[in-house]
Amino acid sequence: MLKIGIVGLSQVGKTTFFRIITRAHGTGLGAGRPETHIGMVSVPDARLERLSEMFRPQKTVHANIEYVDTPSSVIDLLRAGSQSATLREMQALVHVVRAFGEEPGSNLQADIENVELELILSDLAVAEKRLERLEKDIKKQKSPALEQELHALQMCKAALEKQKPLREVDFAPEQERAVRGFTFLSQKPMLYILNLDEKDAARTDAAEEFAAKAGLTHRPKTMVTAVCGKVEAELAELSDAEAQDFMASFGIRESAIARVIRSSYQLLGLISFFTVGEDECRAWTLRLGATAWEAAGEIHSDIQRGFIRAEVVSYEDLIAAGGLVEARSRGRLRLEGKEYVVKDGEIVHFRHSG
Ligand SMILES: Nc1nc2c(ncn2[C@@H]2O[C@H](COP(=O)(O)OP(=O)(O)OP(=O)(O)O)[C@@H](O)[C@H]2O)c(=O)[nH]1
Ligand SMILES: [Mg+2]
Repeated sequence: MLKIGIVGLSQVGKTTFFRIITRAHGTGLGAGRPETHIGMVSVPDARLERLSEMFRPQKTVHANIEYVDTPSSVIDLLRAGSQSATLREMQALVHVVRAFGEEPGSNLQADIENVELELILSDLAVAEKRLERLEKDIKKQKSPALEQELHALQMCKAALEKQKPLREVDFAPEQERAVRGFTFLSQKPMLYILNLDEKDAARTDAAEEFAAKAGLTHRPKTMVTAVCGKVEAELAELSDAEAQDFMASFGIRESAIARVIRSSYQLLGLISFFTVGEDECRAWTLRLGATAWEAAGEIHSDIQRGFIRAEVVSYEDLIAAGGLVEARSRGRLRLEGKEYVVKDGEIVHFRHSG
């Protein structure tokens, strides 16, 4: 399961944002309450909707992401040592930044730098502690694995001391492996969400302007988007027809929810493949570059074990053909082996034994 942590300074709209994307209502999730909230979000995908129209299955299953809303300021949390274990489990972080209220956005850059620095300091403490241990161990007994780890951690320490987050460091694959287990916070992909004031709700260029202002353009593993939490929160409570009128009154064309969720997904370098049939149409999550054999393992270990071939068709070819039978007769269905790299949007059927 994909997990994404929502962090930020206090009273910036983290819980508001959490409620919007998880569509969680009710008093248990009151804004301003100091609890951690956990919610599941299904990844909107127009392709899956279309496939469902084609196959009319009993069930349509979207890919899921779990979001975790942390209370108060991430700076206080990390200093108190609470929640850092929770945050380390996350595959990515969402940093909600306040751009509403008096002088909206005047503190963006400072707020971003302050939070980033705290992540960096927290990682530095972990790296230094381990380095100390490691240097002692290596004196007693040299081993290539320890040397590898030592070298990778020294690289981390050097970057962190220059206030460079680890997501911006290019690790070689063996260094990446040595570092992975530390689940460093500043290494996690980061989605910045600018929480806009109501009067800026319709501004579609806000994210770009914000990114440029805060020096976030072209940073590795970093994405920036803008929403107006207040307006979106009210939208989430309305019926579709009411929502249309409400959006029109603010000059907004579409709700930001789908956009934000898809950004999280892209940020992580993830793709979807689909399985289709009369019983179920389903989207599955896969790392970019994963093979057909790995895809089979996402579904079931039995299918992976008995893997014979994957029958693959692209989404476009299937839609153009109008159905699986037609796609097959047009020669659009390919048989691929274990090593085949699955592409985003492909419909895959596994032939397996057992
Ligand atoms: N004007 C305006 N107010 C907002 C917006 N988003 C959130 N707020 C308000 O800001 C206050 C804090 O919102 P929360 O979502 O509780 O913020 P938080 O970051 O979860 O707060 P803590 O968990 O206490 O740190 C609430 O009163 C919200 O109604 C926004 O886009 N515009
Ligand atoms: Mg909150």
